[in-house]
Amino acid sequence: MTATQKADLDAIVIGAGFAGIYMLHRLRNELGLAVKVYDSAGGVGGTWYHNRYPGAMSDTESYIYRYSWDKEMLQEWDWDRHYLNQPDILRYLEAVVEKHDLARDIVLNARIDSTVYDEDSGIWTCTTDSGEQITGRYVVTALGLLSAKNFPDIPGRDSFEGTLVHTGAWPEGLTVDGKKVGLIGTGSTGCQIICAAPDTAEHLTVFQRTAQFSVPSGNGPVTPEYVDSKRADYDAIFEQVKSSAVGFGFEESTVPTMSVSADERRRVFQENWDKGNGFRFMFGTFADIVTSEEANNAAADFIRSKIDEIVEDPETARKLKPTELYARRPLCNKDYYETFNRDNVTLVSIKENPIKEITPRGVLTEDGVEHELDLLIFATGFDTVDGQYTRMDLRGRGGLRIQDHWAEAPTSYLGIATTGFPNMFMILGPNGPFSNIPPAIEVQVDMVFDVIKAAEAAGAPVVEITQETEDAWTATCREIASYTLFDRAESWIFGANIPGKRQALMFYMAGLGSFRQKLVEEAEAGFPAFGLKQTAEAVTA
Ligand code: NA7
Repeated sequence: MTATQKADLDAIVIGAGFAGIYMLHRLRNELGLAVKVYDSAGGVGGTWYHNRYPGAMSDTESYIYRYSWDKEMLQEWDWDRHYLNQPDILRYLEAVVEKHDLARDIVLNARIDSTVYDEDSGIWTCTTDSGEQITGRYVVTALGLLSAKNFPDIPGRDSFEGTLVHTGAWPEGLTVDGKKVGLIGTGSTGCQIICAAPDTAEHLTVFQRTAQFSVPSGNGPVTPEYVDSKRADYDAIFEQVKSSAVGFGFEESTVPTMSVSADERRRVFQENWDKGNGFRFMFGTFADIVTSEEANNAAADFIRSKIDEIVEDPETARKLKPTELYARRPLCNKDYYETFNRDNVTLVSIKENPIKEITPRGVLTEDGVEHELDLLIFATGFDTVDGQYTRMDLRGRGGLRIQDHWAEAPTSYLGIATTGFPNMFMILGPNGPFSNIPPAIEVQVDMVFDVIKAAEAAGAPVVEITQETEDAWTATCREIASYTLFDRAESWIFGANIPGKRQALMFYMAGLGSFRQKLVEEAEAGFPAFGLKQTAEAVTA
């Protein structure tokens, strides 16, 4: 492509989930740009299109698991339980697409395999898996945090003669009904399946590697009065969500755990256990659960005491009790530990009794038992945050490969931009906020929109951040993370769930509100980090 050639589109958006849908709406419907969204799936929805496993649901309360910007839909779109199931969320996203006439610019069943920048023309070329090429002046990667699947190659995996499935690619129509089901993985996905599958499966065998802390979700029906009260208060609700640390709709506690008596601690933990929600339990009880080991142990001991109370078989209770810090993504479920009291649920601790191999008939554990199965579910998670990028052929200035740029660690400025990749914007890129996802998406999409709008007003210069800007943001994120306990528990938050993957910081951990404040400061200064202030001054000089 030469400097005189024009791009097919103003912007190419990759991914049609929460982020891509909103980005298309803003860039096309508000700014009038020519935009197309590409997605490998056969429908919109991203995570909520692919994750159709039994029990798939959000663990954010229903009234805020939606866009804040469509105020009509906030008033019109109904909900009847505290949490939304996957089909509800997918239906909602499809309705947004329809209402805003977005489908005509969304290309489905088209996976973008390569995205390459041409320095001479300043244009990006994306190539789909069918070989179609499309060019754009801007690229927005709305790839999702959790979409590249982790599918461990356990010996014998391919010999299994029943159905073997990863939760992130659950086939339409597959059920557990009447089946002998095996489940590998007890992250938030696995725990949801554990709570849902025994209702209709003949038997569920759970292969647990690491025991999990799960608190009650508090799920159940909501009354029309409750729905009305939320609807009447939406402006304040979303302002609070976006100003808070984790963006879950409750006030984070400011009280240090050890500043109160043991009785008071137990009362507070019990109160929040009764209310439900994992993020509320971790961040709404006390201020220092994820920063002080002593506080963390107090919360962990409380949950362990609940496991002893709930689980009838002492040996099962022992296996279910986590021995690590309470410093993974917090989980909540309805009746998680209770489920292990059911006759048709078996727990196998594969830390104590490892999987020897997968056989044609099921799973053989070291103790010589062959667990016969019809359906084997891998709830083994995702190559998170940067995995979606490094699995793509993504090349910036001078052919710089993203794999090389991020060889040591995935880095960015504000989770949005990375140096060497001009006019490319990420939604939920590395070192973005660790918070509830939809509001984080909204603040990042709004930021990208503002940068592109400013760039267009300044004559569409090349928008790029410097290495110094990126390094400073990385240093800020590292310093904040060093005050937390999250890097002391192995999980996807630090990329520690993928064998062989270098462990690295993936998030800005000072909260959504503080993150949003950084965006406001950058915008008010005229986007100097993106080189736009200087450009605007040159244009007006
Ligand atoms: P997670 O949270 O990464 O959980 C994956 C689970 O799979 C976890 O229990 C792992 O055990 C287990 N796992 C991974 N590899 C293996 C192998 N090789 N053998 C046995 N067990 C294994 O993924 P989820 O899908 O549950 O959740 C991801 C996010 O999606 C979630 O936080 C939500 O925000 C949405 P481990 O704990 O590592 O020992």
